[in-house]
Amino acid sequence: MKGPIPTLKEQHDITKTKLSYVFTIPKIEDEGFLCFAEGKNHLPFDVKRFYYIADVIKGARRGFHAHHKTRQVLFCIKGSITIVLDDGQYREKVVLNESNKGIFLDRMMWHEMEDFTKDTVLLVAASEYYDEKDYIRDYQEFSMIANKRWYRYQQK
Ligand code: T46
Repeated sequence: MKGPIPTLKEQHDITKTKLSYVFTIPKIEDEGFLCFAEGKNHLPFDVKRFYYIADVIKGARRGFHAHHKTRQVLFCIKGSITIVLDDGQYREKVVLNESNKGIFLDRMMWHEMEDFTKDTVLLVAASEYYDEKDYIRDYQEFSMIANKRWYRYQQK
């Protein structure tokens, strides 16, 4: 991870991974369950946008990009998914399969999504409005920018 990872205002059950962290949001269980998150109270940024991904065909892989500015939290609210993270130096895979657990994706974190189950629903909270210019979809370009940032960070 290049530089400090933004922390959560309230410390909910946090599991560090090599490149990020997975954290828990409140879950109320009665005759079903209800999970919720309040902007900066439960997430590492104020949310400007959400989107969700579902009905992904077997074997499909998505993502394959990083963002210049946008930070995100991914919740697999149904089914299971594997998130591949890559900061230009290290690569790791994290499985998400609990509705109240979110993984934080910092800016400049290359990510890929794979192993969608038939019923996977992925809910994403984002810190910015959609802007295609914010995407880096070429891995070589990403790697060059990431490594320059890493070099600058080490010089400080
Ligand atoms: C990400 C991962 C986790 C919009 O017009 N508005 C939006 O807010 C979003 C998210 C997408 N789009 C359009 C852009 C493309 O024409 O929807 C189309 C599919 O997007 P994309 O191919 O980028 O989808 P994924 O699943 O590869 O990536 C998505 C998000 O785009 C991305 O930001 O981090 O999920």
